[in-house]
Amino acid sequence: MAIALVLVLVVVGSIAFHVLSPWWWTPIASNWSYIDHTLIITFWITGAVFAAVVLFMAYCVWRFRHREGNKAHYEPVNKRLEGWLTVVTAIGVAAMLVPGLFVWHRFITVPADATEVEVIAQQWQWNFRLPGTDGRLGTSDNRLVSFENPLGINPDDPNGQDDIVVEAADLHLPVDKPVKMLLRSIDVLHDFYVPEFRAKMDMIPGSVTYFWLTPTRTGTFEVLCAELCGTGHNFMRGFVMVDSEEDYAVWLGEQQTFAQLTEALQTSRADSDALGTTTAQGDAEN
Ligand SMILES: [Cu+2]
Repeated sequence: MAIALVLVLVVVGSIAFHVLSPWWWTPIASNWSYIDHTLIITFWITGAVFAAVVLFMAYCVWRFRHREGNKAHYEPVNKRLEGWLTVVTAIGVAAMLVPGLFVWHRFITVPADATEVEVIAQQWQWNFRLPGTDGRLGTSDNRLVSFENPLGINPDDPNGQDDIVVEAADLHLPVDKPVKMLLRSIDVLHDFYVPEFRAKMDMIPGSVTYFWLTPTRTGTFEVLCAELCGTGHNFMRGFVMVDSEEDYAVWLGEQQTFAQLTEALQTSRADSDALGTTTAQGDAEN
């Protein structure tokens, strides 16, 4: 009897916790409310099944409790019961999966007017690349990664020279403009995740994955890596700032292109090499 009561309390407690809990998703900042809807459908179905199963169990514990002289009735097969349980389960599982398929289709069908932004993950920081004035990203290859070219951009591709490189700094996006996020990793598996965007995707070295979104409100949102990627995984954080059109233009104007960055890095290397030679000579004289 006590066990039946505990089972009922588990159901009542779970529902009360769900309704009264102060923890819920962070307010959404993208067009992906569909993702929330599919999660809510899953919550309802799994919640209803959980409550039904546990309450049924409580009923059975109470109804068929031990009583002197009572004998259990053995019924190994019940075709009718199995039949309708199979149908109900199939409908429940389909109801959870089907909305996801529709949302997935939207998630990977990029609108024609979306601009491209590349996210390059590495242990343990976020880098970004935006197409320059030509609107096109140059090609890239992880084999080209070097001191002068930390993101492996192809220096021989003219499309890449004006690409804007944002290394280990914040990404800015204009509000209400669709954007295709191209996801690349230069070392291990990572996963680009901005909780407010309700979108994330694994990043796989050697291939480019993608999804798209339209940021729907301005603000500062944290980027998390959602794939355990080594000892610094929990420090792998960044920020995406969703700006008004004017603020975005100001930020964009302050960024460096790939050509400028290469020149700066080459100069700094030449300087340090020259310094190295002087020090070596100095050492030899002493
Ligand atoms: Cu990571």
